[in-house]
Amino acid sequence: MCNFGGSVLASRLVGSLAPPNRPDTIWFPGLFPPDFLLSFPAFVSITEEIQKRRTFAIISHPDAGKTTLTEKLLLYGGAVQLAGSVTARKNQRATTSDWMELEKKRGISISSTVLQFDYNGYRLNLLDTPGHKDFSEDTYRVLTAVDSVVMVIDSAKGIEPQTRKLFEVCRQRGVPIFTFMNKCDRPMKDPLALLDELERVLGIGAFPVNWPIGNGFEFQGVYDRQTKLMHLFERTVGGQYRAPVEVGGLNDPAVRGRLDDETFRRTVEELEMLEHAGHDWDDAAVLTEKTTPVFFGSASNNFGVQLLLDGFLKHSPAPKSRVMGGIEIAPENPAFSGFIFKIQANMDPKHRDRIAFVRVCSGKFERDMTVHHSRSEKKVRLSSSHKLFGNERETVDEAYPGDVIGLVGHDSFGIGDTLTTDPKILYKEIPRFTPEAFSYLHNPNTAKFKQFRQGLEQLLQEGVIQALYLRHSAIKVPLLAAVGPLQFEVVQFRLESEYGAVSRLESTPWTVVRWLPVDMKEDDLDALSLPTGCRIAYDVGKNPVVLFPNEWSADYFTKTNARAPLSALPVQTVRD
Ligand SMILES: Nc1nc2c(ncn2[C@@H]2O[C@H](COP(=O)(O)OP(=O)(O)OP(=O)(O)O)[C@@H](O)[C@H]2O)c(=O)[nH]1
Ligand SMILES: [Mg+2]
Repeated sequence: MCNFGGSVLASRLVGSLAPPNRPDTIWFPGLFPPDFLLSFPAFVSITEEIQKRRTFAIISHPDAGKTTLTEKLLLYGGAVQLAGSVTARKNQRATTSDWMELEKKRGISISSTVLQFDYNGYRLNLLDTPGHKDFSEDTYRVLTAVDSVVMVIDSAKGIEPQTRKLFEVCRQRGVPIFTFMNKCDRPMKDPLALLDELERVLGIGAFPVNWPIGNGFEFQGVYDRQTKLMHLFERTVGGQYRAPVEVGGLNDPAVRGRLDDETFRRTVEELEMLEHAGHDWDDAAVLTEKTTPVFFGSASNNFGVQLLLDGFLKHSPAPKSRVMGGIEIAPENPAFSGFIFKIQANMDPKHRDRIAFVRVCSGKFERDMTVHHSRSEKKVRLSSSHKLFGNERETVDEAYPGDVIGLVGHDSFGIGDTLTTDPKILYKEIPRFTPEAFSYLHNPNTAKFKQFRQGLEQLLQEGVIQALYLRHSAIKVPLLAAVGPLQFEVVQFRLESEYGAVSRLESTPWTVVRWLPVDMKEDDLDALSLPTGCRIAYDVGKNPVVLFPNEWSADYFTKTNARAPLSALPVQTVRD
């Protein structure tokens, strides 16, 4: 018996639809009132552009249906005419989002994908993320670049562990969360129990924007609680096209006639319960992550996708200020600024180049502009800029806060770098992860040494994996360090398919890495007392680390080397 009731009711109502959110702050807070600023045409245009932007990620535990939903949002958003399928059979399109060779082969997402398109007066920057925990570094980086998320839940399974972790990250970052209860076409949990789970497990109020009609094979559509209309859908073959839909009130005979008495009675009863228990919709509660609006549906059957898309756009936030070292940078700030949250090479086999993904945070981006690059502290001209749609790209001449653009041709760009016309702005958004899996990577074919080295260097720059170099080691085989072992597989696959270099993995005895203080000299390292089976190594920034076979030996090291405190992450990335 679920105890949905009072707690769900804690969430307040989503009543009339608010206009797009106004930014909390402007530049020089307090100096000029917004109305004064709006009297300047340039300001009006940038403000309008910002208010049109919706930049969001789709997140969840593996297999909940993120990529399927992404594809259907593209279909309903008019960005593709025919939706692809994750498990594409012959003659069927594969998804736009899972474009990598290995993704198509395995049917899972390995890398996040950016899809920019226009719909209904909005410009959407949608980021599909991989659910598998081994790729969570990529997903977490994406979360730094978005203003809201759609959390997908498999309605038969409820909240799974990876969803819970990602939810926590969104909470910490203050990212509003919209929920899509997917796969209602399969025997699902009681919808009231699902809402209860959101409240109990995640501690967030749940406001059902719509409600499922029928369940599993009998799932027919959803009831929109705001318009009080039923949307009953028909399945289409493979879900490639929009699902035909019939819309009507609860007592509309045409619609009512499609439901059996039992389904109708249960739906009415549940809706009444919700009404009695319910509160008013409150946009502020959504924007402050106290409440998540919940939409039910089935991505593969296209049920409820349009309602999710429209509901999300109405209530989700436009880009807002970012806080950097205690200072707020408003999106309307006249200085252009953005940061690189992802790098990906070889997206297009025709070009074989590397794209740096930039989230624009303030000001206007113009192609050919010269900006300050934080890592090199040099001025760089940004002449090759693109809008991105999966692995397709198109030159873009201007971009506004919220947009994700791809920059090509800058080898010095790294993940986390800031690009800005105001060198005082420096974003420090990118989270780092502690590797937990370690493996040597051999090149068995000496004739391919160049390809092997180039490929590996490129993948390291992308942040697909980290590399460590053992101290006092005669063998110069790279030691790869990953959050999870699937990353090794990706490196091997990409080395072979993109660089023609076959590789071989060799396991190692280590499972734990800890960073030493960055200022330790070689003599200090010699003086350390290392437990058996441990080794000192350096990361790519030449920071010293210790590799341990287990947590126990790391604890022992801490006790016996009081002057060398360990940390799970490097304090600085570059030693000097
Ligand atoms: N029955 C049913 N199956 C669905 C639905 N949506 C997605 N699926 C299936 O669920 C499986 C996983 O879908 P994906 O979209 O790849 O899931 P994902 O969340 O992107 O997975 P990762 O990116 O690998 O974490 C596929 O076989 C889909 O066809 C749905 O509404 N109903
Ligand atoms: Mg996916």
